[in-house]
Amino acid sequence: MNPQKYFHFSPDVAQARQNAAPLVALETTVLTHGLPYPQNLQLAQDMENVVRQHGAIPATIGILDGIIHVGMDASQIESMITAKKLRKISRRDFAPAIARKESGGTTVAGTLIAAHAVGMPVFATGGIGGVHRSPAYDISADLPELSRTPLIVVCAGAKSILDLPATLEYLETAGVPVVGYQTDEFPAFYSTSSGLPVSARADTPEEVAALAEAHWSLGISSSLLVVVPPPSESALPAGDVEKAIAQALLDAEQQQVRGQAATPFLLDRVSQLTGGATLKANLDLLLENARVAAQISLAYSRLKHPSLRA
Ligand code: PSU
Ligand code: MN
Repeated sequence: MNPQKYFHFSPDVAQARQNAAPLVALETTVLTHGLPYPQNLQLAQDMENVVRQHGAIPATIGILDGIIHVGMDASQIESMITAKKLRKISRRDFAPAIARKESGGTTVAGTLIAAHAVGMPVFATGGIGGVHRSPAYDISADLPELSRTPLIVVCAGAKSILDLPATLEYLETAGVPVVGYQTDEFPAFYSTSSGLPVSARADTPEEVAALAEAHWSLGISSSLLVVVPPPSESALPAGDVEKAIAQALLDAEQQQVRGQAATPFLLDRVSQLTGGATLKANLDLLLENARVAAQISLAYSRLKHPSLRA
């Protein structure tokens, strides 16, 4: 088995790997399918900048012409976003994309697979996929992937278009610690509060690093899901968003939107119905998660390599 032949590293990610510098993996389905153009392009650069400002090296992961890129520059990201046949790459989609030399954004599941294959333990995203409200048999491939891939995944919980209680039950069954970052509550993506409890809490990057070390030292191979409330300036009252979500779900049912198209459709529709308020919240929470992930990556790296301590 030689998965490395399908990977390409950017020069700065290659150098960071040589120096054992702290890295943060960033996914790209949020760019290709989750956000409109040109906000997606801007967001990609903004997330990378935030990671660098906090002392880590960003590694944006996506597939360009059949090659899994770990670290993409702005022009590569633009080529990917504007590719003619653009895939949304989850576990099942790597082989067709690679074999046909196509391009696509990697989902949380896809990015977990790629980041783990190249030994990167920290990953930032917006919100994970989960159990849909309807049909409830639509369960994101993100959930089984979190159960078997050992990364620290920093997010604002699961997207609130989903069934959050069912998603948390799945995570419990799958053995994924849900770690509230400076909170006891599972955030509701666009909103700080879901009324649902987390399974653990950490108040500093060092506490998250210590939890990960204990979890993995026992040989448990699931991820830790670190949930960060969205920034209060752009977070929305849950009740307001809920109305838009209910309408978007009706629209999806009427238009028979299913499978991989469901999440992008719902996010876009909710943004339209809230006059762009959810889009603003989504962009801001992505930056917040990039910041926290960079700090956690530094802390974890110091824990693993005490000799590199500055
Ligand atoms: N976070 C966001 N916006 C997104 C996503 C995450 O702020 O669009 C993406 C992630 O890539 C996640 C995917 O894996 O949505 C979930 O898609 P699905 O429900 O089809 O598994
Ligand atoms: Mn699905």
